[in-house]
Amino acid sequence: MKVLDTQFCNGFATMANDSWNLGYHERNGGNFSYRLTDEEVDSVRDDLNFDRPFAEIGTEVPDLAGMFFMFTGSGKFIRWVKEKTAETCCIIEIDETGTKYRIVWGLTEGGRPTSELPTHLMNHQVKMRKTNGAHRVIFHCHPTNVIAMTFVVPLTDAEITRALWESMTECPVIFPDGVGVIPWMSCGGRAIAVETAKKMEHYDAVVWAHHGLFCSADNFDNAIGFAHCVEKSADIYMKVRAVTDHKLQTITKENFLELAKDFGLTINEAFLN
Ligand code: 2HA
Ligand code: ZN
Repeated sequence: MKVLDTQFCNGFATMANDSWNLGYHERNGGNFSYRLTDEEVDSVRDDLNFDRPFAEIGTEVPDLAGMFFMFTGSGKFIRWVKEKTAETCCIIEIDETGTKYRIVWGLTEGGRPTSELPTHLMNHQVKMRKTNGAHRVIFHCHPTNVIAMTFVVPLTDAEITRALWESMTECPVIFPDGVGVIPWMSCGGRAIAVETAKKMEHYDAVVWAHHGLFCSADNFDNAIGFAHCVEKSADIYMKVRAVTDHKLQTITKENFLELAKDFGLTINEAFLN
């Protein structure tokens, strides 16, 4: 089977297109990755090419040795992923040591996977373990209001989470654990990957101050849906902040506890105080 004819490739490209249309990807901003199932790898094996050399990942992900991932390419515009998937994306194979990768499909006009390769792979390693393999998608975007929030809300997991939870009732239902935040760091390397992966031990989303958002999910719909929900809540938060720094009323601690009870959620109560 051709990669371009598979459901996973189409799902990946549709997610990219939807995210582009939501305005989360100026120029080449943002990047995505998907961990293929063994069945998916077998189904496209004839369409893969194993001649390219291995290159350094820039970090180590031993639990991912031998696995295959679909990635957006470095410098590629998300705007073109749907129409030019083979030119803008690739499938990579991780070597037996978990320190190198090689491109086995795609990037037909040259290139390499996203500069955030270390963060994506370290996140995959954590989430695969934490979810018993359920999570397969790591999604990174540059949504306006999430970024704006990081200039006016203290950069702690509790403050960012509480601001998001309070801005839209369904937020604690969608992310009862909350979200993590890391302070501004230079991107594209191992250091930010290590800090992000530490947060992914506790949360399914991590805000990068003044930069953007990383989400982890089991499928494409939930990955973009999660980012959409966080960004919409941030939009409401920023609109309220733009007119006043004093809320007349809000969703209270008691309200959150009632919601948790009604929806059978284990809400992160540390963030309610
Ligand atoms: O430009 O989003 O974080 C791609 C990025 C880097
Ligand atoms: Zn980015």
